[in-house]
Amino acid sequence: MSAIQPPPERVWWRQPLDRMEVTWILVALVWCLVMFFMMPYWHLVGKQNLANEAYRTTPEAYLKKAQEVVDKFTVRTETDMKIPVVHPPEGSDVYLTARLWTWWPILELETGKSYRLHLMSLDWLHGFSLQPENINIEVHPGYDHVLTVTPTRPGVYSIVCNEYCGINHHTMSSRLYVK
Ligand SMILES: [Cu+2]
Repeated sequence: MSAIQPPPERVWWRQPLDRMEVTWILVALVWCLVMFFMMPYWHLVGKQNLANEAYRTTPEAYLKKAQEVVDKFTVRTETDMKIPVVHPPEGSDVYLTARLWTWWPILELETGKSYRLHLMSLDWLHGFSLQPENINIEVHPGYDHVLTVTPTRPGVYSIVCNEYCGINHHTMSSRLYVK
């Protein structure tokens, strides 16, 4: 039987399964199940697959909270666009906003302290990729994505957008300071 021509027997699904076909279906099924159970396993053992929460919200509500934090904890501004650098206290909620084609504001965190990091897009899908750490999070419009983060090493980290988001996608980068 070829996939290009229609099957000679119209009711082909009543034919018995070939042994070879059954074998491959089982191989694929077992592999799917292995991968499925690897996800929780990697979360618990490999420290992959972040434990995050997501809440439905609106751009206005999210931006209002982000603006409050920026107003309170901005320590300086950077780049030509005068992006505020926010240095929040330990344990506080910090907001990072993605929009065409910027990250706002710039965050400055401290080693060994925990923060509630909120991520949201104001327009459409972006991707939060933290370099050189292997952290990737999809940033959705309409969802406040919350992660508890504790930086372990000081340095200047790069944030790049890793979901193609339009003509200036390649310029959508920022940084994250860890003191
Ligand atoms: Cu983007």
